[in-house]
Amino acid sequence: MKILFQSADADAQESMDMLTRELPQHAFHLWPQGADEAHDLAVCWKPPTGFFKGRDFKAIFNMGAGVDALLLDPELPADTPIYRLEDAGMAAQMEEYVAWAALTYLRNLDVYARQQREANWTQLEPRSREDFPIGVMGLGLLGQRVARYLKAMGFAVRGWNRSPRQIDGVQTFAGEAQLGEFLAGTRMLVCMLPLTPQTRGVLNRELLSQLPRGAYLVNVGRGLHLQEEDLLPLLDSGQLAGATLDVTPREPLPPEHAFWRHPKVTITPHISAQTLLEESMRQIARKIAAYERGEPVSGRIDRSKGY
Ligand code: OXD
Repeated sequence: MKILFQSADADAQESMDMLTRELPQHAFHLWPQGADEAHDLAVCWKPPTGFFKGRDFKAIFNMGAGVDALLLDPELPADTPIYRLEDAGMAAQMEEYVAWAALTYLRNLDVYARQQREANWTQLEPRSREDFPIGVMGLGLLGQRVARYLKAMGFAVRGWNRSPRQIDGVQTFAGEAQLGEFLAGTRMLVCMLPLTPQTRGVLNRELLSQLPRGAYLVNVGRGLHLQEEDLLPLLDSGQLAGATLDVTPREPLPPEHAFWRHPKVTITPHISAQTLLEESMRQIARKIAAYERGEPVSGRIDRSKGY
């Protein structure tokens, strides 16, 4: 088969070489070279405008877990199956990242860091993990892993999902009807939702005001889940005590953006779950091989849901 390979990341050639080694029987072209030829499959990550124009791929393999950028492309063929990366080493990183944020906030380490800058030696009241309920919003593959991990650490964990999910030891809530109850008992909210037209801007004043006063926000979903202008007023009023943002409305976050300098905001540059090249390319190779044999391929996107 002929495969067109495109990646917005700097390591495009290296990634394609890895995939070529896994699937030596196929002919690969790195976008934009070879773009004039017809290709059977596309392997891509954040393709530029024009990538799909006039091309008739039989299947598309997305080199990331999120397909929000891909689905926004107006030239994306409507019926072509799309397969995404599943876990590929991302779940373990996500567990670590959210655990780090949880321990930071539980132990007031964010406050102690601010105090150190002022040579301020003040001890705060300790609190226990059981009294620090963490709410995971979005119980897909990664969300479930994070919820289980936090539970194993001894936190009280609750989860919310559009449709019902069951996770041992985790109190779960579903749909609009149970969102308020979920938020009211959540001390630290972790956004792990997919970005869709329905979830865009979901982290807004109205929703975040339903958390108990002094709650924390951790966004490891997408920057556009957050209603940008609502965050700082909520932090300044004390409704939120802190926010950790691994994703921001614009990436990279512009140097002049107020989020960088707000004392209660922690920014990391979209690293909570980085793509591990070898693991990802091996997974895509397995998916392509299964596709070629006519076997079911996991990780297929449901276009009607947007993830
Ligand atoms: C992804 C990402 O979706 O890296 O995989 O954000």
